[in-house]
Amino acid sequence: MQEEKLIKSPDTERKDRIPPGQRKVDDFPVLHFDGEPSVDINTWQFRIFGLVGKERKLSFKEFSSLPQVKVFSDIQCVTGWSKLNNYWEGVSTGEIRKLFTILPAARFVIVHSSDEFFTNIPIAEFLETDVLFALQYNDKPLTKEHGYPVRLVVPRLYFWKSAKWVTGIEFVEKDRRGFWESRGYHNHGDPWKEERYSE
Ligand SMILES: Nc1nc2c(c(=O)[nH]1)N[C@H]1C(S)=C(S)[C@@H](COP(=O)(O)O)O[C@H]1N2
Ligand SMILES: [Mo]
Repeated sequence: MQEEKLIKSPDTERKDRIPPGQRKVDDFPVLHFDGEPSVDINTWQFRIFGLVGKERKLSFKEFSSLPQVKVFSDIQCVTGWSKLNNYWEGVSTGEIRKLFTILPAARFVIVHSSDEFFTNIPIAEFLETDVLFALQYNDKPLTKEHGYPVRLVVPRLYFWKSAKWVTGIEFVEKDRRGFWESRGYHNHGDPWKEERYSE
């Protein structure tokens, strides 16, 4: 394994790390809208499509061979729990971005999952230095309930944007509200502005 760089999500440097309306928990709750999809690692693919120069598909072997980083972050769930001090290891979005070109018209990323869940993120926020596709949590492979084999982690937004069981990323020009964003959640989801529900 190569030496990894530790990236501290900027919100972990705040003096008060609990945003308004949140409370600290010590366990790690599991939340998803439906069952946990079983993913076959041998057929799993990470698809890069939409407004990109050339579509790409990566096998798990290709994906997990990319250079990795370690991110230290806090989790803010819109249902009110905050879990501080999390370590994630995986492939940063900046690393993935080296594999293709994003066409100039693209403005949003839609992150897709095996369970039909999807979520929308502005490209600039998706490419922040603390955003990654995690393969490990606190030095152990991701468990199925937390998104095995690959989950997105977007530390600066509410945790519903951190899609589990990721299967691909789609670049689009026009925004498209995701699973929760079209069911009453806020389109953006900044916990420090309490962007919880639909604007
Ligand atoms: N694929 C997928 N990703 C998902 C969800 C889901 O239902 N499906 N739920 C989201 C929500 S609402 C939350 S709060 C977090 C919960 O992640 P956890 O179960 O690891 O705590 O995952 C997010 N990612
Ligand atoms: Mo959530």
